[in-house]
Order: sequence, then C-alpha cells, then structure tokens
Amino acid sequence: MTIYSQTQEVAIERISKKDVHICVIGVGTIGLPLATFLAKNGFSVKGLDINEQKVNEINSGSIIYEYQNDLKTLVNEKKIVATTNIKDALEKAEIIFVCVPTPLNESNEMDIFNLTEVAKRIKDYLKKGMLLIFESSVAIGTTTKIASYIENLTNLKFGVDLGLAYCPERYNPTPMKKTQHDKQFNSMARGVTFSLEKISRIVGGIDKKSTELTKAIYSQFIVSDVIAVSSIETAEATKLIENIFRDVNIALVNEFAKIFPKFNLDVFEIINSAKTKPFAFMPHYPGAGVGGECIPVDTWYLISQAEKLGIKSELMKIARQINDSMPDYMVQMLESELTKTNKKINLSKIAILGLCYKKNIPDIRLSPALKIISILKEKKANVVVCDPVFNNTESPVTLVSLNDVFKGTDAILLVTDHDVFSALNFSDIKKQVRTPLIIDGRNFFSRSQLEELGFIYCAIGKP
Ligand code: SAJ
Repeated sequence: MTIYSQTQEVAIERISKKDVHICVIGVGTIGLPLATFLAKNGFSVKGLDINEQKVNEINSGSIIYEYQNDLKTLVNEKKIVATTNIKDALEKAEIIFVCVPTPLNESNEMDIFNLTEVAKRIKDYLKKGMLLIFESSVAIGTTTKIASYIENLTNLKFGVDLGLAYCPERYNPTPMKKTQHDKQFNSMARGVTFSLEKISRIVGGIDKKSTELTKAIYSQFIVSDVIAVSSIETAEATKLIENIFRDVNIALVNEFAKIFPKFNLDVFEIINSAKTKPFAFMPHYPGAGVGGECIPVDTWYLISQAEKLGIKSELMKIARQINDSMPDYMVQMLESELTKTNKKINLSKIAILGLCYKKNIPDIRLSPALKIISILKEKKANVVVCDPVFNNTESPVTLVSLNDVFKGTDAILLVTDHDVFSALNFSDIKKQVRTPLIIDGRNFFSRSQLEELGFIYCAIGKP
C-alpha cells in the first residue's frame, strides 16, 4: 500500500525507516539541495527535470552547487538518480516534492505555467496513496488550485486518495569560492550557519495526516523545528510575508539612503548604531538594488492578489518602486559626478564590478547590475563588466578580468560586494584609470583609503 493510504502510524514508521521512494520534481536551486539531504539521510531519490544537461551533470556528480561535496557519493550509491523520464522517476515514488520556478508574468502576477506543466506531465503516473508536497514560493491559494487541476485531470481526490501539503522553501543561498589553481568552484557549505538542515520549516497540509506525514519526512533531515500551521494557505502566506518583510525594510533604508546624506550623515553609521538596540530593530542595508528570484518577486504576488480583491496595497507597491529605483539612482550619482569633472556619460568608459544579484553567489537573476548596465548602454556609455564569481560562459554580457576592467575608465561602479573585490590594489588601479572616480553601491570600500590615493569616492547612503 502506498504511504498516504496507510495508517498514519505505519506511514510514519516507514518514513523513519527511510523505506519510502521519493521523487523531487525540479532539481534546481531549491530541489537539488532538498534531494541531496533526503538521499544523505537514507532515502532513495529520483530527481525529475526537463533540463537534460542538468540531469547529466547531476548524474556525473559535476554540477556546481553548495552541497556538491556529497553528491558524488550519493550518485555512485544510486541514492540520487536524476532523469528526464517521468515514468522512471515516478513508478516507485510514494512521496513527490514539487520545486519548480514560479516567476512573474508580464503583468507582475505569479506565472503558474511551470506548475500546470508538472500537473499535466505527472497525471498518468499518480496513484492512490501518494503524497504531494509543494515547496516553490507561490501566491496564496496556488497549491489547492493546482491540486484541483490535478483532480480534474486524474479523478483522484486530495485528502481522500492523495495527500497534499505545502512546505515553503527557506533556501539560503550559500557562497561559492573559485579556487585559483583549479578554476573550479568549491562549496563553502560546510560550517555555514544557516545551511538547509539547520533552517526550521513550516508545514500546512490539506488534512492532519498530510501535515503529520510531511512533518515526519522533513524531520528526517531538518535538525531544527518543523512546525505545523493550520492550513496550506497559512503556510503560503507565511512564506510571502518573510520575503515581503525584507523587501519593505530594504526599501525603507534605501529611502533613508536618499535622505540622510543631505544632512551630511552616513546612513550606515546610523543603521549600525540603531542596531545596538537589543530589541525591535532588525538592520537592513541600502544599496544598488534588490535582485534574485525571491525578494523582488514574492512581493508582487501579494500586491496583484490584493488588487484583485479591490485592496490597494500602497506600502508594498511603493517598496517595490523604491527598490527598483536604486539602479537608476546609482547612475544619477555617476552622472552628477562626471559632470563635476566635465565629462559626458556618452563619452565615458564605465567599469562595473559585480554582475551577480548578491555577494559571493554565482546567480544573476533579476540582478540590479543588469539594470544598471542597460541604463548606461541606453545613455551610450562604454561599459566594461567584471565578475570573477560568475561563470563567463553563462553571462549575457561580456565579462572581462580584473586585470583589464579598469584600463582607461572614467568611473568604477561597485554593484556587488563580492569578497574578491576586497583585495583590489587601488594604487595600481589609479595608474590604469583615466578618471579616478568610484561610486560604491554597497558600502564596500574605505573612503579614507581611496581619497588618500587621490580617488573621488561617492557611495549610496553617504554624504
Ligand atoms: N539586499 C539589500 N539590503 C539588505 C539585504 C539584501 O539591498 O539589507 C539585497 C541583496 O543585495 C540582493 C537582494 O536584496 O540583491 C536579495 O538578497 P537576500 O539576501 O535578501 O535574498 P535571497 O534572494 O538570496 O534570499 C531570500 C531570503 N529571504 C529572506 O531572507 C527573508 C532567503 O531566506 C529565502 O529563502 C529566499 O529569499 C527565497 O528563496 O525566498
């Protein structure tokens, strides 16, 4: 009998004995770490993905991600097998995790396409007793919407024939380090404070059994708490407010960053002094913008849903506008500094340091740097980009090395505060540039050191 058809006791006992076959659909940023921890903790896991190249890289243990050190062994022991073949992935599976991307569509609503595609692809392989667990961040009500879509495709009923739960991912991107001698990325996951197994999780199920079985499966590899909430929708909303809280607080400090320098005050000093208050203040920091496929996306899920309900979500919308305004704000800072040195932006060569959406993470999705580059190109500036953390072959813009990026430039824009940029030798760089001007978009460099070397230093949030 398949897991959800059995009594809760028997099912949970089988889970604790790792005697359940698992399929993870979508073995990308969220799904592959999940599959890795399930396999590391004794489960046989099939990873189903439409991306053939990714599947091959997983099965050869060569894919680059934060838990890659464990993958080779798990693949050799056949604890993890990736495949594009649905039948192969689902024939023995009793628990199915869904971790596919849920981007925005052109009207800033959640695009449900990947989830409906999953439903269509798996419908013929679903059987009574299976438990489906969704992890992707979604707009409220999406999980049950997809569930009823599957019910129409299969005549199977969730809460009767199939179990259903939502356990939102709380993925914490972990820095990767490129080692000089092998030009390979080496994971820095070991010893990371919030690696996957240390992050508490919440679960909402269609019924008590779905919730308890889902809690049981996560408790096999999550060493922190796994907390049940009253409904799937509560779990969906919890995920959204976690990210919206961050987005709105980042917007607040980005607004501060536009105000306090006018008082000749440094917003970072202010935030860090406020941070000394032992309660009721969580520091966020202004910068060149908010990227990644989570924070700038999840807020729109709720904005568009609220507006459909006739509720104008002023704060969240303004927060999005403020955070989206930071790339342009940084370019404005550049233009006003160039003007002071009688330079025109369309006759200037601008060096961009950092293409990734955040420090030490090889990921450029919705990166503010892409927006800055396109604004500069619109203004006919000559732009050169350097990002030693990101893989050149996947880059939408030409990446140059640290040896070449500064030659003959009129300004250097620090957009992503990768650690590798902290080793820059500015007395040497001073000899390479045409105009010694730095715009610091991440409070990364030292004003005094640079000014001592004769650089003009400007920074978001500083006078
Ligand atoms: N950023 C700022 N100021 C800050 C913090 C971040 O400008 O004070 C910028 C970053 O530079 C970056 C963007 O915001 O461009 C997002 O960075 P992040 O560190 O906030 O987020 P992600 O996308 O890497 O991960 C977030 C995290 N969510 C929260 O911390 C609430 C992570 O825990 C989630 O699991 C992840 O989204 C997700 O998958 O939802």
